[in-house]
Amino acid sequence: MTDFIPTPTDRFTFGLWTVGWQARDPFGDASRAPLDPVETVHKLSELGAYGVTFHDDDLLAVEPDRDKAIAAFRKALDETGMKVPMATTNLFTHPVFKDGAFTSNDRDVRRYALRKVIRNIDLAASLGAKTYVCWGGREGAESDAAKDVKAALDRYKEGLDTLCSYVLERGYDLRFALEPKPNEPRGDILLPTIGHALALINELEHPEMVGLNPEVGHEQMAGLNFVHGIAQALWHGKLFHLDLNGQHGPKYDQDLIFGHGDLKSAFFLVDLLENGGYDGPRHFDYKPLRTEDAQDVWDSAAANMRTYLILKEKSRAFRADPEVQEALRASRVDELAQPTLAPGETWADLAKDDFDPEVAAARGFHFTRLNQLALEHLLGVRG
Ligand code: GLT
Ligand code: MN
Ligand code: MN
Repeated sequence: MTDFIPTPTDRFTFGLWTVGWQARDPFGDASRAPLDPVETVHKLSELGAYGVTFHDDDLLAVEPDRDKAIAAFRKALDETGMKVPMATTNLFTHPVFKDGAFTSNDRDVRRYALRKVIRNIDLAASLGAKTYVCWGGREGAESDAAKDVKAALDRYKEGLDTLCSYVLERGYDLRFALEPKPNEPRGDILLPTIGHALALINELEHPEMVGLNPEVGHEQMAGLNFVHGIAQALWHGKLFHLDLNGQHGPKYDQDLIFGHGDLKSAFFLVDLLENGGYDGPRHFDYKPLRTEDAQDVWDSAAANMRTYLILKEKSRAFRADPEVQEALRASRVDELAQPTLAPGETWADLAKDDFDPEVAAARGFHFTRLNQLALEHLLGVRG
């Protein structure tokens, strides 16, 4: 496979809000016209995508009547065979959510937010979605005086517990996925990283129904290693879904095309996803550049999928390279899978070791060679 042409078996999905972004930013007006979700479904299908995802409000981009918009969307899905594996709620655009949704200081807003989610859960379930994302972009504060964080976490838990009980009562086959982000649009957002979100999940009434939807750029905005975060989410059995895109380190949320930020991290991410037991959709949450026109929207969508497939091939070649296999052994990467205590041993057996720390300290791990081999595969001079 070297043509890098995506097909639905690759399970690539896109949010309607990605290609549909009109490129409004805090300093400038829209640079592109609104996109009809019907056109998006057809175009992405032609490009080889598996499905689309949406916020409740995304469906209303060109047709304000909800019933008509849903009917047209369903028809496009039927005509193309495109799937909807995930849906989510817009709890951030309308100014009613300016102090948050599940954690707004205003109790009436919190109740309205839950109603808005519940209404879209019904639609999501009817379209076959298995994952419901909660991105709490407005859950946060600019001033530590403005938010009682412990109370906010009580309300976050209450909101998620309420939604889980709704899904259970309705008998939907749906799980929730929390999407962490450190900041933007709020000065500080609650559940800023994968680790914070994992910890909250443990406090919920139905922790088994709630996992994560981590986004590449969001962890990188916090200066964190996304590959490590994904590995830990997998380790906890909590990688329900993910948002692929690109970011250049800690600055505003760039939502670049996948691979157009930290390419080496993207390579190791694909390597992990392909070999690490994730079998969900490969979902892109990117923004076509504001400098570009309507045609680039589709060119950039295709670029995400092509880059993923190229990196998948690079990962395969890296793993198959005998020199890489030898270097992995020389670096003793496999030795880490060996339990530290032998079967039946306890702490008391540790004292029996005949070990010279000076000798061990003098040994190199040869990680430089491994890293260089990965780089050379990525640069296309090997494999
Ligand atoms: C918004 C945000 C994304 C989230 C979406 C889900 S909406 O565009 O920037 O990271 O994934 O609500
Ligand atoms: Mn996202
Ligand atoms: Mn983002």
